[in-house]
Amino acid sequence: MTAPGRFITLEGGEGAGKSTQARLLAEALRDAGHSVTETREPGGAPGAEALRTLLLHGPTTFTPEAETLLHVAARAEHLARTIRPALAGGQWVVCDRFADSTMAYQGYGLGVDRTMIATLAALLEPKPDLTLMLDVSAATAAARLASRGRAADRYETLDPTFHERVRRGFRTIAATAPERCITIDGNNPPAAVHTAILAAVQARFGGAAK
Ligand code: T5A
Repeated sequence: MTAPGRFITLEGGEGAGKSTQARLLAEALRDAGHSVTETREPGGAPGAEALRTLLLHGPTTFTPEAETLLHVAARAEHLARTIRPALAGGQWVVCDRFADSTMAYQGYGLGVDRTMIATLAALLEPKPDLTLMLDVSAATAAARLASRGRAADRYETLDPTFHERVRRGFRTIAATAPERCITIDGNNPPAAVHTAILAAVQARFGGAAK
């Protein structure tokens, strides 16, 4: 029988270090002998990547409600074509952003009805087994984004008060779902953050993570 796969998401505001840490975690899990699918949102499947381009770099803006539905549509595609098949095959899935980003950005950030977002999220399976919430100060995030040297996407150009609402949103989500979420201090150097993440993964999954 195939050992069950595990579904781990990384969440947090811009520049929190999610992509860096997703890569390091996937490598560590592979070194421990697991098959790992590394993926991201919005995106992670062909149709979802097309929606990503539209949402982040497209010529059109959407109403906040339409934008929410497009993120959820991308997620449905991602789950069906990438995440569920990987988990069914016993793989560990490490996903850079997932449903908490919709709640934080569209719900807390843009003011879309949070009950509607939660209802939509409840329709999609599976839920993550573990969510690593990378928390960084506004100053850390701003310094990292400034040093990155690539063009900003649509969300990165929104004003600092939007990003502060998003940050507070992630903190609220983590506080209300402690059985799923572990908050990690992302202000530390990458190696220290990685060590904290490995400890969190081992605490959650025990021997299965080794
Ligand atoms: N979105 C997404 C929604 O609005 N709703 C949704 O439902 C979903 C799923 C996605 C955008 O879409 C929005 C949210 C986003 O705005 P994206 O390009 O995937 O766009 O954006 P981010 O996930 O925010 O990616 P970023 O690259 O901005 O942030 P990361 O991944 O958190 O950070 P990372 O690892 O790329 O690092 C950024 C820089 O900091 C350095 C890195 O080398 C890099 O230069 N760095 C560190 N420096 C010092 N110490 C550390 N610990 C560091 N970690 C990384």
